[in-house]
Amino acid sequence: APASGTDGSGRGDSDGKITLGFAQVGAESGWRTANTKSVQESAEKAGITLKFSDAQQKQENQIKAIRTFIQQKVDVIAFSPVVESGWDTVLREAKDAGIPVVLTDRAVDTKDPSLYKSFLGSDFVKEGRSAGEWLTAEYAKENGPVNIVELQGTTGSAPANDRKAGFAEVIKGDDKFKIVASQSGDFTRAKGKEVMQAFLKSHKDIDVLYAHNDDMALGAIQAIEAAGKKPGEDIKVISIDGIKDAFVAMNQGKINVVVECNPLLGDQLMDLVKKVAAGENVPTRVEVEEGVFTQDQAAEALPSRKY
Ligand code: GZL
Repeated sequence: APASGTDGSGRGDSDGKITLGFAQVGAESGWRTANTKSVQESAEKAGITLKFSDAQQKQENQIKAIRTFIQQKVDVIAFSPVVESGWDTVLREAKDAGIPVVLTDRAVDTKDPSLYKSFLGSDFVKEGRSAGEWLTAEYAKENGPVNIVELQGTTGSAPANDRKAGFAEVIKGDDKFKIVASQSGDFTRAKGKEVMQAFLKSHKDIDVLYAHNDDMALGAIQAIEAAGKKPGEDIKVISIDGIKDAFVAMNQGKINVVVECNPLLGDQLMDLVKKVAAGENVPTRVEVEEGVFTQDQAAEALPSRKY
């Protein structure tokens, strides 16, 4: 019988090894670094040959990487779209080349769902709602106003759009909550610190910081302390991801709540890649498990955090 994958039913090299082309967003945050490590380790464990590219958070670099993978005739392409729009052309090129695509972490905005086989990642709207729910409970007994500044993730990215929408949906029910400023910190510590410095200069009465990821929150905390205020007390801090440094900051009382966003998608991705390479049907949406952690849970959770 022909070597597996060469009889046209699935894909794979003559020795049956699958080659996966993975176009990563960049290395902008602790979350991203953990996500990359998970993909690389899981590919190794699964015996899948990994071609990996880092796009330095630029969509044109991701598109270039996908085109290279198509030329190299990889068996499967996976990527985390840095922004939601502008993917139809290159995804159609992959489809025309007969190379199946799996989305991880972030989603794309397309009218043609046949352009990818599955989307594996978190529900960012739910994460934004969880952040809002913590805030409404925290201020349930207060009349307000509660002035909020928001550090948004990368402009146009699914996590930034959805975390903003989920949070706004929950707090819109009570007009004591006011988002007095909202700007992108591009998911990085440096930008988070810079934008928070600007927020602190233009708003004297900030009660809460809602940061779309821990790296921006940790940068903002430096700005809050430099302004002589106590993060976690004078300005409550809500963050998303759940990297170790955020648990340390929570333990120090500087972050009040962290909504977990699980980057360890590697094993689930390789499982999907094997199925897709074999021409099997896969679910179009695979969600990851994640929770919400408050300050009292930080010390106990810290030792078991894997990223
Ligand atoms: C979310 C992921 C986001 C993280 C950030 O799944 O896309 O990108 O929240 C990372 O830390 O930069």
